Amino acid sequence: MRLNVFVGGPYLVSLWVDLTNVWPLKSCFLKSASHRSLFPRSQVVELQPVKMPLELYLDLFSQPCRSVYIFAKKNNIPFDFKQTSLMLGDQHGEEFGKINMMRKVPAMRDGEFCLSESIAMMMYMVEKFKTPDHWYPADLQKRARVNEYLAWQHGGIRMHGSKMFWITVMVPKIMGKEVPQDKRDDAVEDLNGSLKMIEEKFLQDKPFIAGDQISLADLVAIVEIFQPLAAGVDVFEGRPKLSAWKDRVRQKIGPELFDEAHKGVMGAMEVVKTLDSSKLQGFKPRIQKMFF
Ligand SMILES: N[C@@H](CCC(=O)N[C@@H](CS)C(=O)NCC(=O)O)C(=O)O
Repeated sequence: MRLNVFVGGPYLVSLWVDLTNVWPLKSCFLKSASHRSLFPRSQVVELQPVKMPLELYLDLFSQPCRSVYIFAKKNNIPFDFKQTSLMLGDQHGEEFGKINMMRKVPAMRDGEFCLSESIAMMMYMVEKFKTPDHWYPADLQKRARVNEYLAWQHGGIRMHGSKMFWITVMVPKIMGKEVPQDKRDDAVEDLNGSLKMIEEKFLQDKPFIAGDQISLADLVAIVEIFQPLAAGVDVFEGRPKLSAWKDRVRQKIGPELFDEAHKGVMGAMEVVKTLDSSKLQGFKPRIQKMFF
C-alpha cells in the first residue's frame, strides 16, 4: 500500500509499504509514522512537491489587494486568502515580516517563493496559469499600452486616490481634526489631474485602455478610482466617458465579483466610525508628516 507522509516544507514522501508481515497491524496501524519498526520493508520511491495553492495576503480595503484578488478569482486561480488587516496592524507581525519585509499588502507566497508588488504578482499569475491573452496581450504594441499605464499609475494616481480616502475617512478619526483646507484643495486638484489623464491620455475613445478588450491596465485603474469613491467623492459625476468605461469594466469582471471585492471598502466610512481610535494611533506619525 502507499502512504503519503508530509516531511516539511512543500514536500511529501510517498512510502510503498509491504504490510503483509507486520503482525500488530490492526491495533498499531494508526499510530505515529515514527514507529518505523512497523514498516520493515518500506521504501521511499518518490519525493514530489505537493501542489499547494498560492497564498495571497490581502486586505480588501487596499486597492492593489483588490486587483490581485479580482484577477485570481476571475481566472479561477486557486489560492488561500490570508486576511491581513492593515487597521489591526497585521502587516507589522513577525510572521508577515517573513513573507514581505516591506510590510505591505498584497503579498504572495507560492511554496518557498515569496513576492511583493501587486503588478509583479499578477504577471506571475499570467505566466504560471496561462491566463487569457487579453489580460496581458502578447502583441508587442498592445502589451506596451498595458505597460505604459502600469508604469504611470504608481506615481500618477496611487497617492492621489489614497489621499482622498485618508483625508476624509481616516485622518479625522485618528487625529480628531480635519486636514487643513489648502491640503484638501491640493489633493482634490491632484486627483482631478489624474482622472483627466486617464480619460484623455489612456482611454481616449477606446472601450478599454489597451483597445477593445479588458486588460490588467483597466483592472489596476478601476480599483484605484474606487478608493476616493469609497470616501464619498463622486469621481464619475461630470465624467460620462469615465463612467461608461467603469460600467464596461464592471461588466467584464462580472458585477458579482466586482461588488464583492469592493463591498468592504464601500462600507469603510461606516466601519471606521465604529473603530476604537486608540488602536489606530500607530498611524499618527505618518499622517502628521503627510498632512500637517
Ligand atoms: N506598490 C505596492 C503598494 C503596496 C501598498 O502600498 N500597500 C499598502 C496598502 S494599499 C500597505 O500595505 N500599507 C501598509 C502600511 O504602509 O503600513 C503594490 O502595488 O503592491
